[in-house]
Amino acid sequence: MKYDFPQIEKKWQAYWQEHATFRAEEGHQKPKYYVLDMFPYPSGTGLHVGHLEGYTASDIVARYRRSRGHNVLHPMGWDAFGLPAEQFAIRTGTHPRLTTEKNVSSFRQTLQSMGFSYDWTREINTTDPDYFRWTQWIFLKLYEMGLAYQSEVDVNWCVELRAVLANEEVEEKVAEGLTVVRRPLRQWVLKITAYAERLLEDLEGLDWPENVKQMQRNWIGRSEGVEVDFELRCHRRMLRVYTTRPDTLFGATYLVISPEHPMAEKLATAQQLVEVKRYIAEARLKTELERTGLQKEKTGVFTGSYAINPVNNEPLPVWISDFVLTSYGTGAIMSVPAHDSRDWEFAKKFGLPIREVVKSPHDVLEEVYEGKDSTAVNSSNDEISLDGLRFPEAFERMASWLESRKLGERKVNYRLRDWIFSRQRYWGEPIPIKHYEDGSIEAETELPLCLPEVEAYQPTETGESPLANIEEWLFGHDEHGRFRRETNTMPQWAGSCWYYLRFIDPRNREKLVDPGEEQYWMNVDLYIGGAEHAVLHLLYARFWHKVLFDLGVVSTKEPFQKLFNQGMILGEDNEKMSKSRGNVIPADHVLHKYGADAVRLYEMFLGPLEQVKPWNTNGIEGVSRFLGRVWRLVHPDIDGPAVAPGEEAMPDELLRRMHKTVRKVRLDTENLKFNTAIAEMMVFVNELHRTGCRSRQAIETLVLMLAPYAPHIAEELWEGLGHAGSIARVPFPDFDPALAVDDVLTIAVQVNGKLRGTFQCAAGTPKEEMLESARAVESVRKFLEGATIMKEIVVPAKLVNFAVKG
Ligand code: ANZ
Repeated sequence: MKYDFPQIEKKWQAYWQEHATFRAEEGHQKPKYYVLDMFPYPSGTGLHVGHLEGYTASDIVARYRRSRGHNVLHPMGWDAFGLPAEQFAIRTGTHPRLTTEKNVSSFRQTLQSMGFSYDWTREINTTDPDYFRWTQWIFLKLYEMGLAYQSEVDVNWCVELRAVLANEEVEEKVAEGLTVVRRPLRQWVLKITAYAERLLEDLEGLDWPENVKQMQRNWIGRSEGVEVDFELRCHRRMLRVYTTRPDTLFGATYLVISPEHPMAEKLATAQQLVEVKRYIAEARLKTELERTGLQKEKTGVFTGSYAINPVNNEPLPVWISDFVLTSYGTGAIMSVPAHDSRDWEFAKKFGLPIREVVKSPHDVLEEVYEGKDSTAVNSSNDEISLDGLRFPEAFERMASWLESRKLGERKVNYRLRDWIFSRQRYWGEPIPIKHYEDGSIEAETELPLCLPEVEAYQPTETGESPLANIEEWLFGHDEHGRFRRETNTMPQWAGSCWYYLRFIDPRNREKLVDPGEEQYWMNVDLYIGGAEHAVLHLLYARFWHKVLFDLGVVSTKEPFQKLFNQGMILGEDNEKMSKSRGNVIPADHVLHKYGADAVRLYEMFLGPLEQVKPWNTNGIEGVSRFLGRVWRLVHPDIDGPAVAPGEEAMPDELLRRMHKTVRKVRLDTENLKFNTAIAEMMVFVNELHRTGCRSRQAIETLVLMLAPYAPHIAEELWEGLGHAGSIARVPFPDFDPALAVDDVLTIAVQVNGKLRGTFQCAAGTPKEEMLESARAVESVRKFLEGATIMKEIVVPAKLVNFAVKG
């Protein structure tokens, strides 16, 4: 019988669906395993082979865990609110709901054709009112807790899209040729900063890639410093700056405040006022990115005013510059050009003095020494001296001195900003708030608050969402009086902040999640997704999770215990896949041609999961041939039926090979090293063919190991071997540790072709290691000492020969 993968794959996909094979079990007796994918936004372009990589990986884990006796939760859903469907609606008038439905069904179709073992009874969609009523519910909890507030915020306003962009979206949009300006707008803001410390601390206990943790730490940006007050000459008040280097106070030669600083215009002397006003107006038009870009040339204007340096009573000119951010620290800094490169550039440009107060222990030739591996110099007055102190001591002494003089106080700052949570869009969760004529606001009592139908999806001229045009929806009346509904909707991040909780109990009408179910299933044991979510999605989700923890809705402090980022799959041209490059390989295309099992195996065989790697369609042929070889172990005769192998015994060598293979495949699968697990199975299959052994135990062991990787062929062969029902929960094979040990080999060591000694090593020991052991053999050493080694020859598993001279 031929290996007819299209028919076999269809057959088993139908079987799994009919028998609900992958439904998570109801009871809580078994140990659980929750393996989650970052759910996709169902875009119109469909899935490509890159998307399937992470999903294949998580599916192997899910199937493996089932075969190890776990009750597995492996769900899938749709992050379906979002801009593309809305923009398509603006262009074509098609309701985003219709676009979304169409795309979802095409995505679902592709994922099912891959044979992924999702529990489809738990499918969720963030745009479903039964789902987003809980997103709205969480928002109202945030509001009740004082963690959601309104504020006039300077936003990144995209003129063409008539929408607010997140800081991290600006660069991309500007690159697309759109105009982005700063403009104040009333926004809902979430107080994520209240959780900064916990978001930082709790990273420690997570099994996440170190680089992702570091990116989160940088994003939160905790810094310890001191706020210092400088007395203003002629102003009878103080100017407060934030510095992380109070130890450099003797080296401060001028101060800089941001253009939005409340004192900016007040400090301008009559002579400087025109210049100052012009500078402030110009700065307004720039985005934060334009202002703080490191490459950017510094600009600034002198106010005409001076402040006094408290350590030496020197007058320091006060400047205004847009590289100082209004929203960080106090919006004012003391400049130490000898030890801060931005200050140095600024001082050079405007001819301001530079004074060294920190010496590096090494002779560095840099003009600016920014390091902290240093000793203070030129830093004493009658009361305090830092000279000779290392950074931490100098910091401490100065901080204490300033505090004792009431000239400053220690302060912890975070880079993290509160989260601007409103969008002027239609296709998002409505924010369930009512505004009354007297200016008061109330929460919507009845959830879900659904989106009304609209005629046009364009935002209004004032920048409000299209909801502002729907009078019947917009206005209402209740016991408090007449109200207007909030027209802002939530950002796309909202729905993905808590979806992993809904999968646990997706149809609960009373609660977001049943506490018993939550306690059983949480945490997510393994979360697999792209590195592009290293910061925002993961930080926002962790924030909401902590809020839900404080509310008693969840029992764990963190949502995702282990995180894994798969490396991107590039196009065949080694470039990132993109429509514009024309190098996208659609999933359906390869699926149709090679079948799901071959695509799954190939994606995992491409290289280590975390690595970025190019696609190569020809490479699939290799794994297809491998599947053919596996098939022929059970169906040796193309025209005949399955031939069940006999009960014949395995030769000793093959038996050992089998146990080693099982051990390696288990270990590698648990460590997500799928490429090496597959390679090991390939070796085993070659051995089975080479020896012609027809042992039932050997062949069944192979089929069981292969099942998580290539489930369709495994099911079919399992059936062909005479078993009834699915292979999905048949226990994964065990190995005998005594038989799985690596063989110990005896290696001969020759010098110029003469046997001089031997040593022992494990099979598969790398060449370098063998050479090293050979050189260390006592009886060999004396022949190498003083001689020049001309050549080293290694015959694997057999011998090492040194060709020497002299
Ligand atoms: C004097 C100084 C001397 C500084 C020196 C650095 C090196 P982090 O670590 O990010 O907290 N700064 C303070 N507020 C600022 C603002 N609103 N906009 C731009 N820069 C600001 O950085 C804190 C340091 O960044 C502060 O320490 C301050 O410069 C600057 F050798 O003060 B420093």
